[in-house]
Formats: sequence, C-alpha cells, structure tokens
Amino acid sequence: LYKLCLSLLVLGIISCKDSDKKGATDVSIEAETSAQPNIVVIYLDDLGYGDISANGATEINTPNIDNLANGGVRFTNGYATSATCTPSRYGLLTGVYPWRNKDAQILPGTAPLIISTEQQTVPKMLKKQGYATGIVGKWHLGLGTGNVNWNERVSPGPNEVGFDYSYIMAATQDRVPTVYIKDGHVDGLDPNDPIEVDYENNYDNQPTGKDNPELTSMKWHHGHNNSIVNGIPRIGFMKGGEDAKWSDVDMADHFLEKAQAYVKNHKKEPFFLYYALQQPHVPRTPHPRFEGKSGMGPRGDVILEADWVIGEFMKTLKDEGILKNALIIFTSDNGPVLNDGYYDDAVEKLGKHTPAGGLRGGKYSLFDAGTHVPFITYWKGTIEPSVSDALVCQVDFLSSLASLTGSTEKTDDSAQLIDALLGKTKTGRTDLILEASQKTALRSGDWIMIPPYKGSAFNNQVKIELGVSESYQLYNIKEDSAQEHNVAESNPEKLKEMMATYQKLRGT
Ligand code: NG6
Ligand code: CA
Repeated sequence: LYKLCLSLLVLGIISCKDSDKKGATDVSIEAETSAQPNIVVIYLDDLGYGDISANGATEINTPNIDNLANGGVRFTNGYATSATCTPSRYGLLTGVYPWRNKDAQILPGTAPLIISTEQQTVPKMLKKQGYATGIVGKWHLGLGTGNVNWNERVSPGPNEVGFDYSYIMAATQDRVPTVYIKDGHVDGLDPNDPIEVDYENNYDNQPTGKDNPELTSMKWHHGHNNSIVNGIPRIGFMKGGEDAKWSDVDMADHFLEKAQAYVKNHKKEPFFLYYALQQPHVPRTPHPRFEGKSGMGPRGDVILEADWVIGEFMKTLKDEGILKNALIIFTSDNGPVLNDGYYDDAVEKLGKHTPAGGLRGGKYSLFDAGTHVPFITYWKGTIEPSVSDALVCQVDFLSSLASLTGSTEKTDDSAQLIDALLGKTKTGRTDLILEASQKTALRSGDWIMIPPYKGSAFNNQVKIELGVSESYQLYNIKEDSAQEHNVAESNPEKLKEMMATYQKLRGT
C-alpha cells in the first residue's frame, strides 16, 4: 500500500492528507479510475463566451454543453492563446505561445505544416505515457512541406506530430480542398480524378463565386468568391476529386461517427482524442434536422447541432462504460463573429443574443472577446461541480496533462495547472499573454493591458473592434468586463507594473 500511495502521490492523484484518512479500498479504487484517464478535448470553432446557456445565454439553449458545465468546472476566465484558429491550435497542441512562431497565422489550405516534427506536442507526450492518440475534425496547422500533391500521401501532418490516427479537414470549411483526409490520404479519392489545389490561380473554365453567382446557393459577402463546391463559393481554387468532396450538411454527423468509432476502437487502452468540430465557423451548414431550429438563422442552428453532437458523443462514452474514466475539456479556438464572409442572416436574425456574453470585441480582436472563450472541464465521479475564476489557458494543456498522466514534460509557456483544471484549487496563472494577428497584450490578475499599436481599430468587413490603439489601454476586467473604461492615464502605477511584466514575458 505504501508503494501504491507513493506512486499515486507522484502522479498527483492523491494528497498526503487524503491518504491518511482513506482506507486501502478507497485508494485502490481511485488508482483504477485515475492514473491514466481517457482525455478528450472537444474544440469548437469561433464559439463565443456567451454562445452557451451555461454562460448565461438566454436566447439559445445548449443542454448538452450545459451538462458538462454543471457537472464539471465552468471556468469564467478561460482563454485561447489567440483570436484566430491557427495560432490557438498551435498553442493548444505544442504548449508554446504562437506569437513565437511567425507562421502561426490563418493559413491557406496549401500551407506547409507549421509544427516542427521535432517539437513537443500534447499527443506525443501522451503517447510516451502509453496513450493511443487521435484527431477528428479541423486541423488548420498546415500539411506537407510545400507543393503538396493531394493524390499521394500528404505528409508531414498530424500523424507526424503525435497522432496515431487522424481524420481531418485540412484547413477550414470555407477553404479548399473540401475533402476529408484520413491518415494522410484523401478519403474516397478516385485515382482517375486527381485533385489539384491552388490559392493563386483558377483552373481553366472552373466556375467561381465571383463570375458565376447563379451557381451559388450561399452568397459571399467578402472573400469566399473562388471555387464553388456544393453551391458554396470558397477560398482557393480546386479541380477534380469529385467523389472525395465532403457534404457540408453531413459534416457534423460524419465527424461524430468518426469520433464515436475512435472511442469504441480504443476503449480498452487509455486514449487522447482531439475532437475539433467545425461549428459555428462559416459556411454555416446545419443538417436539415437543425435548420430553422434556433430562430437565429444558420449560426444559431449549427450551435444547436454542435450541442446535439456533443450529447451523442457523451452518450457513447457512457454506453461504452468509460464515462467515469474520461476527462473532457470543452473549449473554443477564438471568439465569435457574425458576418465572416457570407450572407447567412447571422446579423439580421441575432435578436437579443450576445455571442460574446458582454465582453468587448470578438474574433480577430485583442479586446477580451477575441480570446476569452467557453472553457469547461468534466470528469464524472472525479471532478466536483464548481465555477472557477482561475485564469487558465489552452497553452497550459501540455504541462498540466503531463502532470496528470505521470510525465515530467513541460514547456516554459505552458503552466502546470492540473489542480485548477480538476477544480481542486481556484488558483490559476497570474499572467497570460494574449494574441491577435501577432499583436499581443497582457492579462495579469484582473487586469488587461494592451500596448500601443499602429493599424486599424475596426475591421469593417466583420464589424469587430480590434482593440488596436496608438495609446496604451488598461482595463480592470473584473469590474469592467466590457472594457469601457481605459484607466491607463488615471492609474499610471498599475500601467507601469503591467508594462514591466509584459516586457519581461515578451522579452522585448
Ligand atoms: C479569414 C476569412 C474568414 C475565416 C478566417 C479563418 C476572408 C475574407 N475571411 O481570412 O472567413 O475563414 O480567415 O477563421 O477570407 S479561423 O477561425 O479558421 O481562424
Ligand atoms: Ca476559429
């Protein structure tokens, strides 16, 4: 028993005090359920802090996500590293701040892989701890080394940075290639109908959103006027690969099936599943079952669809008998946006809904709504339901999950916050660097400081304030969550302190 206690102590599963109080049976039960739990990251795309009813939304109901929130830890200060997808995913998987890598910016579908195959990653670390590792869903971290031939095995990709299994879309739902890729191979590709992809030039005689609006069923508002697939004009040009093209309305069901199959195939060993849903990113294409269900147009409908998918996925964990041995982390890659390039009624039908939940800005923004996202941890039987105001970030997964599973791996940027993630403490980070398009700001305690930057303060296409100003900005986020009162001038001492911390952390 002493040895068992010792190893559990090392794993951080029990504390000394607990072990004194508990009998031998209690300890061994915990050992069985806790040492190597299955770990699932459910990652949404552009879901805002206020887009779930657990965080106070009244105009939309997300019962399945709320079940996770109400049965787990609901974080009120949970962050993505960045206000767009690629950098946030980079931070989540590598434990390295994405602003350290100048390539960690929104990538075209033809971009090379931006994670080095030498780099530490969450799945690589977990593999060393004996985990099976899988990704289902959106990748958007680049593939290959440049000039990908989509008709051969595409590599390096997720399988070369730690995932034994990958079933992905290469970039985004609005970017070509509009095909699924399984372990590097385009799924369902007919070799007699090869795929070509180009982001600069169209292929001869291919219709485009720009020239052939009569062929589109969804109208583009800005960007998104290149190749048309399933009536939806996309970013980038693509030719061939007819049989392999995905069906947009079936995407949620399709990824769900793959995620469920992964669970079933790996339930006998510890597994890590990174399940990266496409909703509510554009183009918003709810399955007909969800069309019109939110009264808010397709953006609301796909949030309901995502919520349903999550409910089905959780049912699978339960049916397979592994719900009590699974840590679920639910979060989003960046804040919300309404019109992100298509006319889809997101603005017109919004009504009283507030996707950012009262935070300022949105996707692309250095204001809080860019990175301050829904963040929930759930582990039935192990995590006590609570609400936590601990400051936590997705970049912390690497060191925290390492600690949970008995690995000593860590990175300088990734804080070891497993106790906060499991709701055992409400102490999180003190400082966090936030990023939008490689511009950075500092959150420290209850404060946010945004240093001066040149550039537009407003993105007129998406109608979002970017948080960019030529003057220093300082906000107390606890008292002023809407960032209405810049106190940089009236509180010079706090500003000075924040500037010093920022300079130390950024190394500038
Ligand atoms: C932008 C797209 C936007 C979206 C975003 C990536 C235009 C005009 N806008 O460039 O629609 O695709 O990239 O979103 O093309 S993210 O969530 O993957 O970062
Ligand atoms: Ca996103």
